[in-house]
Amino acid sequence: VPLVKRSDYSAPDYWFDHTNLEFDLDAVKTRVSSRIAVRRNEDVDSKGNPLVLNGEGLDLISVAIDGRVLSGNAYIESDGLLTIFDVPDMFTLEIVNDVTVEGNTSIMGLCASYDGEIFSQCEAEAFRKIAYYQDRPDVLSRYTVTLRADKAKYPILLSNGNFFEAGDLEDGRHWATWHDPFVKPCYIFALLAGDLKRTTETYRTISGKDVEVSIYASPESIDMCSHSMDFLLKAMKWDEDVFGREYDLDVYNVGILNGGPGAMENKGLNLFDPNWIVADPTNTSDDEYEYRKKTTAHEYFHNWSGDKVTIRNWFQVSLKEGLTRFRDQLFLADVTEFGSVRINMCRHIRNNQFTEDDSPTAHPIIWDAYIEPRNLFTNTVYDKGQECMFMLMWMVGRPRFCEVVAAFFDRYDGTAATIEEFLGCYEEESGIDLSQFRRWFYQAGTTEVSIATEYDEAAGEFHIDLAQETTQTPGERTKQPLHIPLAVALLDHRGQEMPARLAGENGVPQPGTRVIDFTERRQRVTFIGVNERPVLSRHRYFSAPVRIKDDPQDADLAHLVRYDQDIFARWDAGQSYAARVILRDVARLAEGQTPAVDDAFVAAFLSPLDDQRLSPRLRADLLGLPDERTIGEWMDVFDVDGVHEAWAFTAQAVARKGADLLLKAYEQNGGTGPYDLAPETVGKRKLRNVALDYLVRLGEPDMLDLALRQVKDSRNITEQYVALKILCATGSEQKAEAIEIYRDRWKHDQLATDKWYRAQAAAARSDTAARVEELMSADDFNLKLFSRCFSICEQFFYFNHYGVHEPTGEGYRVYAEQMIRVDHVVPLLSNWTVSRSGFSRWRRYDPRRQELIKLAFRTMRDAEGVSKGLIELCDKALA
Ligand code: B3K
Ligand code: ZN
Repeated sequence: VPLVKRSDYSAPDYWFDHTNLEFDLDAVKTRVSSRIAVRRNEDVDSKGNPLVLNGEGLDLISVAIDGRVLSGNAYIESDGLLTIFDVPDMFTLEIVNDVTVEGNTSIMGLCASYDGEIFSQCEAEAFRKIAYYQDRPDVLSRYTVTLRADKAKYPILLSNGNFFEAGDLEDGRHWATWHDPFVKPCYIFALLAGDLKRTTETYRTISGKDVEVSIYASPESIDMCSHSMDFLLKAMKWDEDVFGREYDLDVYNVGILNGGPGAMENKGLNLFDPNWIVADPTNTSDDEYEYRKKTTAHEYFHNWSGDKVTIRNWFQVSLKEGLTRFRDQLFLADVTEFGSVRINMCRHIRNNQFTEDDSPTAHPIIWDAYIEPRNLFTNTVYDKGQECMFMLMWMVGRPRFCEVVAAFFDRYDGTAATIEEFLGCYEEESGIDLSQFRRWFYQAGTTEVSIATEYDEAAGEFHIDLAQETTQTPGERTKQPLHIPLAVALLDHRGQEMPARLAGENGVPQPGTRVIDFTERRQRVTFIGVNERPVLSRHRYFSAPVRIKDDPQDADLAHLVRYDQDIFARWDAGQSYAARVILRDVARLAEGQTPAVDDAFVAAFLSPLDDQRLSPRLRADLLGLPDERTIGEWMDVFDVDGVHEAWAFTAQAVARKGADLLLKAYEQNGGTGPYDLAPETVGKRKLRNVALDYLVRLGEPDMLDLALRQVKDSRNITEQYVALKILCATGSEQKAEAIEIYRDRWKHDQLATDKWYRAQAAAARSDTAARVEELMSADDFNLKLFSRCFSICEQFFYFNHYGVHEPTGEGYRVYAEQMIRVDHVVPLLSNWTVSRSGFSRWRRYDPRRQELIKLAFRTMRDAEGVSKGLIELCDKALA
């Protein structure tokens, strides 16, 4: 299999100025006729070069140049390439080919959805499964697309751009033509044909242009799209307000299909699976709302960061994914709470991106080489890429950074750009030299920042000694120091931010956050005029995606948990403190002792619960213990069983001590009607549910009944679902009843039933693997029903660490067997799950688990008919 290297890039030999595509759509076999205006690229030495097109799994019917059909020896087709010899400098290329649609559930190329719509998914390299083309993002073309199909079966025919014309044909067929006036790469080409309902709104852009915004969905889902429409219109406005980005086409269409791509930013025609967008108070939980808000906005923001300004090649994919995720996070922070958004992102990065850095697939944001571009869409590309954007923002401030991004968009509109060009634009606009900062993009690994402090009372000086070291990753020998913006503050004994001045600084010292430019391997920072021993609040707002190594006293952590005004730092202090306490118990258990309650910790950890300055949402965030997986990251060998037991012990200790306050929080923050989605109400629900989770851990029948009543009586799906999930984690009799009640109530509703599966798959119990196996053979479980299959894969194999790694080894067997089943139907999903679930880090476990995990990888790799991607992932993991 050929390795594609970044250093091998060269511009294409030919440009495609215009692409005309005609589709005779059919659920079995579709005929595609393309007519492309080709022009030789005079900027490269391409005179006399053949035209080489990608094409995979296509039946070639004919090739013609300027109306003349070519004979079979004017071209060769082999290994996914169609090479056409002796082509002129400028010509019209016409190709006809057939594509098999039937049975294509791979979500690549031309596919049939679960409900029978025909749709396309081209990113990264699947346009070549539809037509012969130079399938690379730097070939930009204007597209005109005509779709022909049976009118009764496919009354709706959509493609990118603006609607042009439509009409009827004989035999009950009809046609529609779409024209996209803006150039684009083929990976954002899309079509959709089906019997879908539509909901439409008009959006007036900042310059007064009316855009028709439509969502197309099945008759069952169409009434559940008004919230998504609302998010979408908000995102359109926000992008104008914050980045000055106006929408360019006359229409913006969104298509929703079961078994469609999760979410895909095709130009003017975003396609989604319902799980990523359909949102209705009856079946969508608060967290899911938020996720959909972010995703809908993300795909819209791609219109500028990805579609109008696209990427030169797949090595640059973070230019669109990192930047777009940055934009969706900023949007989410603006419509919810900044602190909470940063907490969630940090949690996500620690559990996923840092662990990716510590796995055989560690790679820099700008990859050096790849085999399968589908596997480039990683946590590093998205989230570390996004954090680089945040760091660039902290360095110049938000207004200035938004101007820089706007300038970049204006300058590169209609081109295929690079991260270097983005950074160059930043340097020019801001005057800041990024030569060292660039290393964030080219160097793999997680950087560990050690912090030690020293207070010199006599001199009134506070020293912070910093050291940075980046973890080793495969194939990269030396690690250079990074430019890390480290946000800190000094807190006095009352918890107030102290006015602080750095050595060498003049002027009146100001209280508040200071951003230290940490650039050396070792660096000492000195604050002067410090007249009492301060407590250091560090890594405020998660100012850089680094792992902090420090060793504050318990009392200092408690101080931060109680007083830090920066929500992220306050939360993080609680996380470190909790992890420390749990790890002490893990050590006790390992020595045959019993765990011990740490009263000081419990009191501090509970303190946000009645801190009235905090919103209910932030209180809920602060009360969350770090999960078992996160605790395990602090250990050299992950003691799965010890962490599980110690974690439960601590959670119970918090619940016991906080019982009264928790019950009060439960009672005072509930009882809301079903349709209230105001942020304040959502926050209250979150707090109420966190309280319930702790209360149920007390194991008392009253509390279990409380949860059961919530499943039974609440009119709100978030409350029902969370209570069900909480009960599923217990061994109580209330659990079985809750499962029944929820099931009966929601069996008619796809998304609510997906959550029934999720709730059970989430239980951190040793019998969950067996239950998941049962669920995956249930009557209404279908591997082709993407939202359901995804729910289980994500919830169990990805999130439920203990459930899969439980002591019997059943989890690993179920993992291997089910991944093989999934792979046979939707390889995209098996690859996604296996690449993210962290099993490739098997060396972190005890010898028995190591053997079992390796066996699971071997079983998957050696199974019959599994995908190339899965084999590659298994081989890498076993290497
Ligand atoms: N661009 C897509 C991801 C496509 C992954 C290709 N297998 C969704 C997104 O990030 O917006
Ligand atoms: Zn994206």
